[in-house]
Amino acid sequence: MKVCIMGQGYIGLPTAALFSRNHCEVVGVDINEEIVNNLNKGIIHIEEPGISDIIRQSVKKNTYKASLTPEKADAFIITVPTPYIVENYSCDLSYVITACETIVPLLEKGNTVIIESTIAPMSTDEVIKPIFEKAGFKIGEDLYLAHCPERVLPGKILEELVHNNRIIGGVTPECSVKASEVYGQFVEGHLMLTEAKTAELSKCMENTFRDVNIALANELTKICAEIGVNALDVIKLANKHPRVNLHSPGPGVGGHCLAIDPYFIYAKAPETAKIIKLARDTNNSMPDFVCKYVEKIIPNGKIAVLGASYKGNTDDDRESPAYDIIARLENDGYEIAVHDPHLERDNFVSFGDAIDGADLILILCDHNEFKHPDYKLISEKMQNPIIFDTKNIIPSVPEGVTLYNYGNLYEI
Ligand code: SAJ
Repeated sequence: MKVCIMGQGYIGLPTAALFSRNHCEVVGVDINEEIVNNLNKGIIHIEEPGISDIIRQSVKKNTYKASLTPEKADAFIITVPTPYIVENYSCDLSYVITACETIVPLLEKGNTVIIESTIAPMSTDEVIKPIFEKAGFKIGEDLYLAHCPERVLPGKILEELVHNNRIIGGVTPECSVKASEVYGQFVEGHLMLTEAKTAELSKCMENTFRDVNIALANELTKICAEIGVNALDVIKLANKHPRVNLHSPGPGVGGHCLAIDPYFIYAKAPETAKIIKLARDTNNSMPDFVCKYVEKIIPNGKIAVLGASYKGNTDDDRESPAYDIIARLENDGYEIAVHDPHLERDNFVSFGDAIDGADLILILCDHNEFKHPDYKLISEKMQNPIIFDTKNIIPSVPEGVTLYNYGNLYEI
């Protein structure tokens, strides 16, 4: 089977890797020339375990090539970004539409087109299907169209792409069958056949479920700070109940999924989707909450910010709440030095430089490197070491170091 994958990002590239590992011929299309050139040399641009080896071998075996333009294939998979439109929170389908329009001239009878990008409910039927119908295709008869959302966790993408169950939302039942044949090339989880609109809403609701639960944990933290209870103990103890799973509070919710997908549902039914919007607002309020407590700990001075990725052990900083927090603190007059071992940015510094003369270490991301910091260096470089751990990852600190986390905010 020949597969053409539009978009070689966090999902498109691992998906391409797996098809090529499973003996399909793969063309990975991207609009970024540098990325394409590097991929053809076997050099990948994302930090994700396992992908690099597969792409290098596939390039060598000629089962994978990157290109700026798509080619004729049996199946086309669209994995391009779908941001939200700031004015009305709706799903920006422009990249998906462009990708679909680009492949139209290459399509042949019997081809399958799969949209993997997360899209708002009804997008496949109302916006994407007409693009192909206008080109003369009869969906379900001579062209097969489906929405099959990816459901993988960054850091474990390869494993989850293979083993997770997969929702296959065909525009018609025939489309679902054809799309499941495509994923059958490498997916070992169940292929669950359904309608496109059900697949769209299921995907958005998965991330909304998580966002709402994180909002609940964040609200609990605020309540505990107000009334003087250790929020982390509450979570630990409540979670001993067999049917309770309170999530972890933090500095806010980042990433391209939880911070965005709930809006796609909200935009479709703004009068009704009340909990969903309130959860978004609660999570968006966390940077402000963090800054408020930073101000209570130190009214001015230098802050060493540890971590700008949106989640631990990844190099992904899309929608990261860290940037909001940094901007607010800079605006309030603090000197900020950011250190992130997973992100290369011009203005980021080493751990030693970040903490040098700092008045506060502010942990915003749960990278493994931050769980057991070098306390010897900290006591050398900081006069009165204080750590504010918004990810609650530091178990304890040696004498002479003050630790604040979401368990003891009320002591500040
Ligand atoms: N977070 C918390 N508290 C928690 C869990 C997460 O504050 O208890 C924060 C994280 O720090 C991060 C954000 O939420 O900023 C999102 O992280 P995440 O690990 O929950 O999710 P993502 O965005 O990396 O991946 C999610 C996953 N969805 C679900 O678990 C329902 C993944 O399976 C999806 O494939 C992905 O979204 C996606 O592409 O939609």
